[in-house]
Amino acid sequence: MSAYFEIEQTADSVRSGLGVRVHGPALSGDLPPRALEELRGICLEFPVTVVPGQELDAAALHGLARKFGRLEAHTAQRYHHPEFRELSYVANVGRDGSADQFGSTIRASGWHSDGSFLDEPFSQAMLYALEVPQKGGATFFANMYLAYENLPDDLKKRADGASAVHALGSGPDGAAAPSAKQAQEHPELYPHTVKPVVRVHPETGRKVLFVNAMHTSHVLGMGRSESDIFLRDLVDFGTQPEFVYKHEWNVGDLVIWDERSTLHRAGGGVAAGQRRVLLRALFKDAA
Ligand SMILES: O=C(O)CCC(=O)C(=O)O
Ligand SMILES: [Fe+2]
Repeated sequence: MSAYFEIEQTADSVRSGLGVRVHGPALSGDLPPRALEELRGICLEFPVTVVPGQELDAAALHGLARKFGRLEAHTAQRYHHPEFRELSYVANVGRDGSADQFGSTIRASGWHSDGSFLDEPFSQAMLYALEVPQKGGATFFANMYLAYENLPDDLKKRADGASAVHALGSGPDGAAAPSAKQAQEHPELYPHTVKPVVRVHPETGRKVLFVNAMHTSHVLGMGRSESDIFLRDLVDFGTQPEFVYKHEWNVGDLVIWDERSTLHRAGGGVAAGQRRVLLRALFKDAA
């Protein structure tokens, strides 16, 4: 029984299964354990959950995220928050106010799931909007439950039981990954892991398509060109507009997403001189 939070469906969230809006107690305060459990449950049922109108400083975001899961710092250290290193900035400006070319142009523009190449990939993530541009800078999310469930039979047959190699920046859109260049020059220093193309979500038990355009290199047992086409077909199918939710940021939005059952990408299109500053927390399974 829902006690603390109210779920608002929108036309987009009904279509894509993503982007429900949640209203309830302020997340900056001390949430009763039952409220936290309820919010966690909502985030499992709805892989992208938007909690608008929050007033969180870094300490409050860190405190909330810590209760939500096991926090892990992002691999790219230069984006770490100076005090809370498990929080990282997703920003198009450096700390000194200078333009961050990397952050404003190519970062995360390909479809991906954060850390899919890690031995233990992230389970969920939070992004909180501190400053948003007037135009552009949306984040797109795609529902990988719907992707799997609707796969045409021929693709589904080949996907079921297949395994793929994941490594940082090794996919066709891998150049958009932070540290992609170093990873391509020194692949031996970056983990290569093998993951099933179709995974069972450990908490919901539902099947998901688990490949992405930034960090999935190739499918085992296929020739390179067959694998390239197959992966491209899977990602294209899974990210078709029907399964996609576009989040246009407002200051104070907290978006919580499931890394296991969605892909996301930065939409870009922010005009020069417009600031976009978000704070992010990444975590592994529940605390
Ligand atoms: O900038 C964005 O919209 C998305 C960034 C991203 O990929 C992430 O925070 O993991
Ligand atoms: Fe990301």
